[in-house]
Amino acid sequence: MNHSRPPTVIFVADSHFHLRPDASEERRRDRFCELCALARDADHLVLLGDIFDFWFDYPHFRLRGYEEILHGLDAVRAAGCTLHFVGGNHDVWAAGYLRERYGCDIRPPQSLLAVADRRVLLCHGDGLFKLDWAYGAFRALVRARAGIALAKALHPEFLFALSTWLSGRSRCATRDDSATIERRAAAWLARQPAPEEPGGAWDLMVIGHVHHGFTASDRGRTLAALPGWLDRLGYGLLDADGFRLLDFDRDPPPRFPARA
Ligand SMILES: [Mn+2]
Repeated sequence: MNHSRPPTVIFVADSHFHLRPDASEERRRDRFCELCALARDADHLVLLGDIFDFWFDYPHFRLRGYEEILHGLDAVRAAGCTLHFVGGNHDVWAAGYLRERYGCDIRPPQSLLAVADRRVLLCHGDGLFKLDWAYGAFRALVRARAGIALAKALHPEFLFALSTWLSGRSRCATRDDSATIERRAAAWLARQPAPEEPGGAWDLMVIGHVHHGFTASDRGRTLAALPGWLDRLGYGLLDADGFRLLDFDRDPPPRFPARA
C-alpha cells in the first residue's frame, strides 16, 4: 500500500444480483464490473451487504450465475486492493466463499475500519432502525445458526424459490418512504454514545440496506446510508477530500493518485 497519500475506500451495497438476471440487471452488472475496474486503483473495497440476492454454500455444489461479478472482484484483488465484506441479510452466507477466493476481510455485523485518522463503523444496517417487524423476523431467521442448519437440509432449488419469495417481502419492507428512514436515522444517531464515551469511538458510520442515499450528522459524527445499486447506481467514496456519496452514472469517476 502507498502511504504517501491517505487511503482511498469505495463502499457499495445492495446490488441484489440474481442468479438469473433480466435485461435491466445485465446493465447493472456491467456497470458493477466497471466499478470494480475503478476499485483496482483504490486501497479498499467494502462490500457492505446484499451484493447478492441469494447465496448459499453447499459442500459439493456451486451456485451458477455470478461468474461475471466474481471475475470482476478477482481483478480488484489482483490489483492489490483489499476487499472487505459485511454480510447483508441476503448474502451473509457468502462470507466463507469470499474469504476463500479473495482473502476477503470478513467483518462482523458492526465493525471498525481504521483509515488514516478516520474510524469508520461498518454495518449493513438491517434491523438498525426497526423499520418493519416482518422484516425483523426474516433477518433473525437468516442470521441464526438454526436457520442455516434448516436451510442445509432443504433441496437447493427449493431453498432458492423460498428465498426469492422472502426476498420480495423483505424488499417491500425496506422501501419505507425516505422521510421516515431519515427521521429514524436521525433519532438513532442522536441516541448513540458521544465519541468519548464507551462504544462511541467512530466518526463515520456507513450503512446500506435502506436503498436510499443520505447523510446525517450529529455531534461531529456522520452517518451515511448508501443508495444501493438498483434504481440508482450509488456508491460511497472516502479519500483525502473526505466522504461523499456518488452516482456512478451521473458523477465523473474519481481520479486516484497512482499506487506506489
Ligand atoms: Mn439488506
